[in-house]
Amino acid sequence: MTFNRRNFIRTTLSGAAVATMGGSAMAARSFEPTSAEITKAFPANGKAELKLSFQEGIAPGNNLNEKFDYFEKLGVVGFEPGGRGLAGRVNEIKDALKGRNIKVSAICAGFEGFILSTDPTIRKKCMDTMKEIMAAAGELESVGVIIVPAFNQQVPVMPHTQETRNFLCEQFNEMGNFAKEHGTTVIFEPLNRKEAFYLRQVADAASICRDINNPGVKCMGDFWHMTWEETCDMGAFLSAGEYLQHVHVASRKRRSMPGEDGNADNYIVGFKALKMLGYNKYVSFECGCQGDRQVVVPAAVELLRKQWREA
Ligand code: LER
Ligand code: MN
Repeated sequence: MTFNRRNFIRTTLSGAAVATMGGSAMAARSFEPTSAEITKAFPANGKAELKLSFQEGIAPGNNLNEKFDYFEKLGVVGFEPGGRGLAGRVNEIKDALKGRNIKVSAICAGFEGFILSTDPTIRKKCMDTMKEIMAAAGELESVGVIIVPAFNQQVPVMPHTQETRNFLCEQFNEMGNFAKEHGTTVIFEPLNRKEAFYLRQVADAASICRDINNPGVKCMGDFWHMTWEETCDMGAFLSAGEYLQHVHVASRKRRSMPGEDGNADNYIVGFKALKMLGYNKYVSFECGCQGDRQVVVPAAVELLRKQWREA
């Protein structure tokens, strides 16, 4: 690991604050904005918009055209394909989107290997396949490519240390530069502890983005994972602020269509935060389905629109 100014700031920033502030003052340090700062951080600029997106399996239909007809009936304006084989699908997707009010939202993963492997060959596989997907994402004008630094089952993995975090920042800086050159971004996705202990909370992903300080590196929140890892949907989204590039949604008990878990499926507090941020990127369905798709999908869309209005 090379020692440079960026590493120094990453390593010492929080330590310096602790040293100067001491015990109980620390809690206050993170959130003492003036009203001018609040206005600056959360401008009520009317930009917030609920743009719904579906992953490929959500809408009924035998092919992209049938699915996109269904999107249009429901007013769904985003499509989130998987990243696997995306380079070979660019023309198919562009053709199916022609003349429609639907755009590619994010690209969901699909890379190989993982970036925190101790094995350089596996890390290279991750970097190379991510670059292939990011180039295709750029051609499709996608908001970004979603990546998880390490799923729990991916071993052998680097230890969860400061050195590893610094290494992660360097690797994502390289990905972010590539993404930017292609007009897209790379998006960190925190998952719940059962899937990826390494990165679980939106604020942690956002702090990594801040430290990397590269406009090509962003993060997201997935309401399903947030259900288990966050103490407050609003706190989580607000902490992401300008770094928030995408949102996934599912029902909150079984990861099914929003609404299929009844009263548990409340997104209003999170939506309030999205409104405060002026969020105008996508809220994308990533979920299973218990009931009749023709019934529960439109019901889920209606529920989210209702809760957005209420937020
Ligand atoms: C996995 O649970 C997940 O939420 C996906 O979006 C990961 O890319
Ligand atoms: Mn997700």
